[in-house]
Amino acid sequence: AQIVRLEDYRPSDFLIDKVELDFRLHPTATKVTATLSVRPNPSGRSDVPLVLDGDEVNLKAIALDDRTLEAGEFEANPESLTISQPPQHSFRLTIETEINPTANTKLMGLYRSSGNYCTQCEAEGFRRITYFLDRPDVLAVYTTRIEAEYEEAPVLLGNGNPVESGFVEGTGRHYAVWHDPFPKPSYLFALVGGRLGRVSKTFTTMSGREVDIAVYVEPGKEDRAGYALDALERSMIWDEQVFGREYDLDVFSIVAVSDFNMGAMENKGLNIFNDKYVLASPETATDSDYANIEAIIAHEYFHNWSGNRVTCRDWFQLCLKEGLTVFRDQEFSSDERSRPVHRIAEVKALRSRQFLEDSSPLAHPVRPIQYREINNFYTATVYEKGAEIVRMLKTIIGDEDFRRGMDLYYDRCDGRAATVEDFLKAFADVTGRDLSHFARWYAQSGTPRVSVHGHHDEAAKMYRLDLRQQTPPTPGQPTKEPLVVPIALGLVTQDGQPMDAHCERVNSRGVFVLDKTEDSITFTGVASRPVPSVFRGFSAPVKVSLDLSNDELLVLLRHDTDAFNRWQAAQTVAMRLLVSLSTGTPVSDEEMASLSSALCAFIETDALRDPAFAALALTLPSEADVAQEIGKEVDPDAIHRARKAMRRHLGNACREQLLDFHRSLAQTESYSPDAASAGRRALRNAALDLLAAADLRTGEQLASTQFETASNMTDRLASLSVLMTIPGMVRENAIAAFEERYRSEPLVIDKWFTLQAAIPEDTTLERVKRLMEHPAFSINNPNRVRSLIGNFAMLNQVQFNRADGAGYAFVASIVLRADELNPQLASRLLTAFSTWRMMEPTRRSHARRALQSIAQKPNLSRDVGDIVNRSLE
Ligand code: B3K
Ligand code: ZN
Repeated sequence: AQIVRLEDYRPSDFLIDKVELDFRLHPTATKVTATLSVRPNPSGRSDVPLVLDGDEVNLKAIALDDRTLEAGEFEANPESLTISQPPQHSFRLTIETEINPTANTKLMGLYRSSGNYCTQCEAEGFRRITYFLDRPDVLAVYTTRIEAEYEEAPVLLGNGNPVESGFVEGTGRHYAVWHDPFPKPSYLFALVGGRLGRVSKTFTTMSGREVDIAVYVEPGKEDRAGYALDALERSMIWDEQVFGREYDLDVFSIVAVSDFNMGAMENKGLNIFNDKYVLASPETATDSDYANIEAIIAHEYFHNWSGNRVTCRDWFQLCLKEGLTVFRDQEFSSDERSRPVHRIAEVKALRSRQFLEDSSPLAHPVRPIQYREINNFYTATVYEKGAEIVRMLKTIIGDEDFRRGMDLYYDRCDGRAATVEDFLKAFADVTGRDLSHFARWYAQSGTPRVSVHGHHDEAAKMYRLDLRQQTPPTPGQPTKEPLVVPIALGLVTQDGQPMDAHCERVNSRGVFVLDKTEDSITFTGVASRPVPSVFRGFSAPVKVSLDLSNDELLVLLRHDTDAFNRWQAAQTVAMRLLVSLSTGTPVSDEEMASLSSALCAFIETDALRDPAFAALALTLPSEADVAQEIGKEVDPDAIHRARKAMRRHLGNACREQLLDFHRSLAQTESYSPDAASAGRRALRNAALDLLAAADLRTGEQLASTQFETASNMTDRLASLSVLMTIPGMVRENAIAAFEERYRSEPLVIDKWFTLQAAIPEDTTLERVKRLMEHPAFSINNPNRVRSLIGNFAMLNQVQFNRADGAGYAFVASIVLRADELNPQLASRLLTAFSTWRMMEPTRRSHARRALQSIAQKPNLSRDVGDIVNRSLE
């Protein structure tokens, strides 16, 4: 397949200033008339043909300035439309196409979900609707007329503001016209037509404009849309207060659909969402569902400025909108909830997804330099590492300059398609700094390792930290350069008091910037040997190796002023022990006991002050995290046994305290999704999990009582998840009862699929295959496929990585089946294989064979072909 390269970028030879679209919606034969105002681009080449992009387009007619073009004046196939001698001045091109939205299983372009019409155009879906210059640097003003059978689609929504609507006399049809005054790239186009319920309110912006904000859902589910609407309103207020950004249209709508390839889409004024990230009630959604809804509603809303008003010049600049918008939604969630708790959640996700990707065959820079299929680059690296780069920039230049730089960036680039260089230039200009070395974060892939060694000179009262960075090679980048690494740090005494030590290379915000391979910094006034607390708040996306003993780390757990590092200290100790246990290195009883007694002591005194934090401290690194840490010749069974043993040990050691939490934190008042209440539930459920690990019978009894009496989905699901670890009739009965109760709730059945797919037992593969026959399962629905198959592959380390290779063969077969319907879904599923090279030889060869069986299949989609080839390279 064709490779697209960043270095080959050139401006479009033609521009399209205005687009008028007319849709006649029909389930199998939707007619689209597009009238494009085209002109040669002064900064493009002249005397070149006009080539419009298409994808499975069915052309019906074409006219240029109202004159129908004859065969010979143009050349059309499903993938492109070429006019070899277009006028050298402005002209109008009118293109009629016909679409079958019902047959569109790729969920790109115009398709149907539960009978409703909707669209998804990012990255290259607009070309499935009509021929177009489908690239983000072609910005046009859109007017959309949508006409449909009233009975079939009483609600008709488009981008921008509503201008007109009415009935088409005597036909049973009606129409609506929408106009979006803000020039936008085609990937932000959207329309919706269908039967939808609505909740709404009026939002008054900071300058006093009234905006009608609304959430549309399946009729009858309006009572589950309130939280999303509330999250939207809070996002709008936050972006005004924190970034000074105001909403710019008269309407803002969110539509929930059941068939969607990803989380949501930021179409201008008309966000379309996977209903999983809109619908919530205490009975059907967990605390983490509520938190995800809040974050994704915010994320898509924030795109209105970071993405829509300022968009990307080309898809290589994807992180310009995605990394920045993730950073913005993370800040929002931190402000709305608990900052340290949220930071820990961000870092956990970064490590488990992005660090993994960065050490896999799929590693790529935050700004890639080439792609075969752009949809394969909506990755943890572009999103999450992209957000970390923005955060580091803020850490280095400080809050005030960061805000000034953001304002300048928006000012300069509003209404334009920008680049990473434009972004960095704004900060360079407000601070007078040279950010060219910092920019290397965008170009260099791989996770840097930073080692930290401390030396204390008692006589001189000096303490020196030797710092060294090194990034391992990644595909296409055998050698690496040093990066600019901000290290937020402080010193703590051996008994946990903050030290008042001085180092002139550490700035007033407590940050030292390491920009060479090696450097040393010296603190004065250090009387006794300190414990350094480095990378506070996880100030850079790196792996850290410390020369601290477990006991010193446990001092940080008790006393560090930085909450993130308190959590990190316990995780580091736990990880060391888990790695030893998993690789056959002896671990003494004392070593185990020092961690468990530190954690017990910590929860006894501190847990109730911040239960959410305590729940995180009690959660050991996951099996996948341990595998990543070991990095080679991985035996997932050994890791599973090690983690189980450690959970048992911890559960026994803290038993009384955990029992007490489980008793005393039981829900008494009615459910509220706020962070404090969620934190209490998290601690209680973490306690339950450890109690069950320590003693199956106690666990089974506590969990089944909780399962039967739970008043909300968080508690019910947590108890069911604990029961999953205890084979027997109690578990099977609970599985059946849950199914019975939620039969008609697809999003809850997804949770039920996920829990069963994650059971770490040999019979799980058969169970998953059986569940594929369940009436609620459908290979066409991305949520169903991801919850059952995706989670089997991603969450169930021991069963996906079965030593006999059956897990790999199964997932490979589903990838091939899904690829015929929905390539994006299939290629996402396939990324589960990105860990294959780190497995021990038997598993590795099974995985290679499974990948080869995919690679050999004829007619693979570009999506799957790209991932499978890179995985095998
Ligand atoms: N921008 C969309 C993602 C589009 C993915 C296309 N394969 C959602 C988001 O990041 O906000
Ligand atoms: Zn986004």
